[in-house]
Amino acid sequence: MLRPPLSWTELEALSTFQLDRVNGPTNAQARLRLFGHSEAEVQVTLYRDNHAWCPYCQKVWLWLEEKRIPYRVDKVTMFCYGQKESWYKRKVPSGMLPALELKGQLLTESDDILLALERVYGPLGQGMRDPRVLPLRQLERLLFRAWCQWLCSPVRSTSQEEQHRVQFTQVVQQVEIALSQTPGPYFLEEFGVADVIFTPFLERMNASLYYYKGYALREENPHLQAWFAGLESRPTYRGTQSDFHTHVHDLPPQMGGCWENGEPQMLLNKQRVDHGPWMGLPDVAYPEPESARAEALHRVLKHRANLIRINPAEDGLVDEALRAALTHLMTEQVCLPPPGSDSALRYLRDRISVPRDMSIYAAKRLREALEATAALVGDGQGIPIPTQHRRDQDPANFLRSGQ
Ligand SMILES: N[C@@H](CCC(=O)N[C@@H](CS)C(=O)NCC(=O)O)C(=O)O
Repeated sequence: MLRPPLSWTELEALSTFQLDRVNGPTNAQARLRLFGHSEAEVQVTLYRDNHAWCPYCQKVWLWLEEKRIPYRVDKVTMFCYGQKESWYKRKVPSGMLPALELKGQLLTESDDILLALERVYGPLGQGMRDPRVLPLRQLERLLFRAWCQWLCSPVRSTSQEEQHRVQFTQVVQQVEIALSQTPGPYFLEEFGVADVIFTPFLERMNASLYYYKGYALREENPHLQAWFAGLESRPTYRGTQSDFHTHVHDLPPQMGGCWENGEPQMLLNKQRVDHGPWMGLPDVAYPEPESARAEALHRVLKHRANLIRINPAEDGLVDEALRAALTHLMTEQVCLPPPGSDSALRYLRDRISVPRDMSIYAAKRLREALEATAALVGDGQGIPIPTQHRRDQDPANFLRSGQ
């Protein structure tokens, strides 16, 4: 059945999503996390990037969430997507993230931050310098280097590409052996700092190798499959978890380029990540929460003025098209957007960032609704996502005016 778009007031009436950002589950929007403590007890400030793209920030963030340490969050712009704040450069002249203030002392370097946090709050599982953790930390760096070698070296010949693939999968085998040493899904008997250290880059490896190389890390390695499932059983990880679409487009400017190998599987994977369907991709395996659509609606309603203003298409056109997509999202009925709004809807589809804007299933539902609505009026794509920088995502656009 074809139906007209709901008004903003009607959409607001459908918005039921609620989240306690301060004391509730891990989320990317919080500026303060208390875990039931009083604000006077906060002794930690985490400086992390606005978009939750920085892997080293995710490591410290996840540790704090797992240990339920009350902390403040101050968000800072990364060079690749905007102007670094001068107040931050005065604090950390290199501008590097993460940084952390602990009882008035400023710390940088994610490993040093974790060591300092351990001294005050005790370790998460085994300590960073535990004889069982040290070799795992070395293995993580070995895997990181093999990944960079494969992903970030220009593809000059099929034999060199094959050599990089083999080098990477050999280190993955070492990770599989390490994971097989304990009966549970984690690196040691209990979830701990070793898992936290592996998390940011294994998540990024899973995304980038699927898209740029046609390699499904999570699906091809049973122990890693179980490890990812173990992570996803934790609300802390779910709150920091990103999706394939976000990572494959945030990594190129951070890594200085990611190289496609052009193989048939890679081309299929790329098409799927960019154009859907997004449900069923191996970036998440826990079941979809019932709140996914309501969360997506809630987040768009909150930022709609800026979303409409920033979209390259004319405001009135975007307003009506967005309401059509949200109407489809919430009612699952077909709702025709105005003619010529296809590329405006796809511009937004391509710029939803997980977990910055919303959690993984909410983003998939929203991308799906934007795509289905756009497809009713054409196949125009949005302005391509840049690969050298991501200034299309400058957070300053969202701080100015609007809601
Ligand atoms: N060894 C450092 C690496 C930190 C790092 O490379 N941070 C990057 C982001 S992932 C950064 O802040 N770059 C500056 C920027 O992008 O603005 C650590 O472990 O903390």
